[in-house]
Amino acid sequence: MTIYKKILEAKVLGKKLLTMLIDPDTKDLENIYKTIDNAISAHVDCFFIGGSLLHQNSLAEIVDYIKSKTHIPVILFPGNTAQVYSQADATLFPSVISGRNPELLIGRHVESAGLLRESGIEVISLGYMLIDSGLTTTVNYITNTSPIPYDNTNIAISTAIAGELLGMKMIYLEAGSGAPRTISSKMINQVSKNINVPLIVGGGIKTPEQAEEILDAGADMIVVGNALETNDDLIFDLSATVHSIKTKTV
Ligand code: 1GP
Repeated sequence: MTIYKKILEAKVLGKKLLTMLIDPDTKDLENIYKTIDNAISAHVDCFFIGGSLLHQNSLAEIVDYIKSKTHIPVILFPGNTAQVYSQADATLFPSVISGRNPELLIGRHVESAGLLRESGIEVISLGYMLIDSGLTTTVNYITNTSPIPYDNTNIAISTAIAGELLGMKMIYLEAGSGAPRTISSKMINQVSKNINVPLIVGGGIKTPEQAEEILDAGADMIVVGNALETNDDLIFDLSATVHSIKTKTV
């Protein structure tokens, strides 16, 4: 079964998914491996690997490490065309549909399409929407796009619908890594009601309470990165919360 089919199946069953985001731009692999071991013990549903900047590309080592330890799906979340590795289970193919930068709407896709097809990796197209979190995050700066205003639910709904109509298989509402506030429940709720494809929400999630609020509002999957680097227990608390929502709704 494809990874996308598994994600769709979870959505149909009302199972909420917890994804750990790993930045491949790291020198301290030992620490990352410890965090990954914790996430495996906590039964996260997916790993996303990707980032905006690369000084040190440890992507292949990290994918190989996870694959040697578990069957939990490893999905690339490329911030640029250098982040390709066919040993991962799938790759996201993001278009920054909140912005108007043609490179991130079609240019980079053309550059990497041949390589992706050649690699045989499962490719999941993604409508990636940056939402203003009150701070210029790395991803805002790097994409050279303006985010959708925090409270402008109507633009968010129309953008997400447009992404789905263009054939994107998932929509991601992104507050940006380390965002001071997460996406509002109102926006998540309205966007989720207006699309049929899975809805992913990430950026600034630090507590099980925030995770619960986001999933109750209608997200199908949450992505957590930063907060896991400094708190070893958090992944266990998040997993218990996310997977109890699953039990409640099935
Ligand atoms: C970034 O949404 C993700 O793409 C995760 O953000 O690092 O703030 O959890 P955090």
